[in-house]
Amino acid sequence: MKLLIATRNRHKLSELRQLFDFPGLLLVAADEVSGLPEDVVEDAETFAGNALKKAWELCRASGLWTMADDSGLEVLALGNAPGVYSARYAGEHCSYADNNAKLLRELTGVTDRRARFRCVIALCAPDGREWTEAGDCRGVILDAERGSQGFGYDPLFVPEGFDRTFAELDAETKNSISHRGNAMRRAAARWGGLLAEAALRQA
Ligand code: ITT
Repeated sequence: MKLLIATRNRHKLSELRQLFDFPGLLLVAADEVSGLPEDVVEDAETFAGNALKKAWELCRASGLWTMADDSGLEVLALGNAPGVYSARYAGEHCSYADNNAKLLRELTGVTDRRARFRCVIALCAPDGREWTEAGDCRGVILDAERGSQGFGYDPLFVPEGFDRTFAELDAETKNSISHRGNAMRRAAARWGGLLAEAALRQA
């Protein structure tokens, strides 16, 4: 059975593919399916709201079981900003470097550097059912970028219990502790059975 991954973010896609590998399930990317909306307006106030919105729009457009990820960084001293605005913190169409530069500016002179990444994964079935699972990962924000792996805020984020940033860890280590990894492990445990059943029905 095909499971559509409702993301245009290639880094997320690659992490999700490593984390969700089920027999009988073929993960297809939004770019591999024609006729899908190019962009979903992410105007919900929560990660869950945006994840469900992305999953529903592409599920309806494709008729496929669809999974979406909405994620972001919450910084305690900034009142949990950038939160759901993480992708466009420095403005529409900004780069990861722009976002990281803005975050460092906002945190100039701030000693409390605690932050957490959050991720909500939504799953929608063409018959109208929906599910969500969440995960997070706590850590601190550095005062300069370090490392070249990963994406987004990874070069600034050191997860709890580590002395290296997400961008200095290999993909497997990041996935083993990350917000996305934690959400996907819960999703795999809860949804594995129902996806296997749906795949059998379609076979
Ligand atoms: P899609 O909506 O197409 O999935 P997106 O990049 O717009 O892609 P989001 O709206 O969920 O995704 O925004 C997530 C942003 O949060 C992302 O652009 C990064 O800035 C940040 N982010 C999320 N997970 C991250 C991670 O594992 N490492 C670093 N930054 C991350």
